[in-house]
Amino acid sequence: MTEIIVEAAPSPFRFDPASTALVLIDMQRDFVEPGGFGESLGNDVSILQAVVPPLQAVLADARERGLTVIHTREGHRPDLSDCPPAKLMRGAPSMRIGDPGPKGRILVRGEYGHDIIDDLAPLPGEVVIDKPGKGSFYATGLDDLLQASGITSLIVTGVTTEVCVHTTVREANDRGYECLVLSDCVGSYFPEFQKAALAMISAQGGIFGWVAPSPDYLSALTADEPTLSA
Ligand code: C5J
Repeated sequence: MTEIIVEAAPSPFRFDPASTALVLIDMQRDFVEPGGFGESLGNDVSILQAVVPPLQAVLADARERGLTVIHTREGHRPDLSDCPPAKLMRGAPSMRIGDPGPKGRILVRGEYGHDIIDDLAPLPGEVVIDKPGKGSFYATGLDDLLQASGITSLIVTGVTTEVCVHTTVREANDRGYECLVLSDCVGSYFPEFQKAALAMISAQGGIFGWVAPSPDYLSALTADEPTLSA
């Protein structure tokens, strides 16, 4: 067993890479690019672009180390049979789920807008979890997959911090997984929600997780590497 220790809030986060997965939540065109679900709700999606470069670095490192990598996508079957009416009819968006948009039908599986952005595209062999809800555990096989792989810790990234990231971390925490959320690799359309959502995770002694910036996570991994002597 290799123990990595990351300086995190509210306390050091300890994990073994062999039993840890990097989770990238919903880095889909529908949330991150114009013309998708996020923009249809009135959001300025450009703010989420800041997440991409640090997340690319974390993903590259995970691939190099052979960490388990899991991508998720929020979306619905083409007949919308897995989309609750309340979700479909909520609010007054410019386009509803299932409507045709510039990147295909909004938040529908198989459409261009539903897929993950090119910069973070899954490699063959990486798991992609399709989920109808905000949480990555609800109505998916994620829990079974993690258990079968002996995964006990999650490094959590993606969008949006206060919605799908939060829901997933809460679900994971209730199932006994230890979650480290990388603060610069998660993004919200609302700066005030980003701040509050991260604070809520690590408050009260880490009520449902730990939070650290990705450079601290990456340097903890690097510090564990053996140094070559001359
Ligand atoms: C939202 C998500 N915000 N991926 N989904 O509806 O956070």
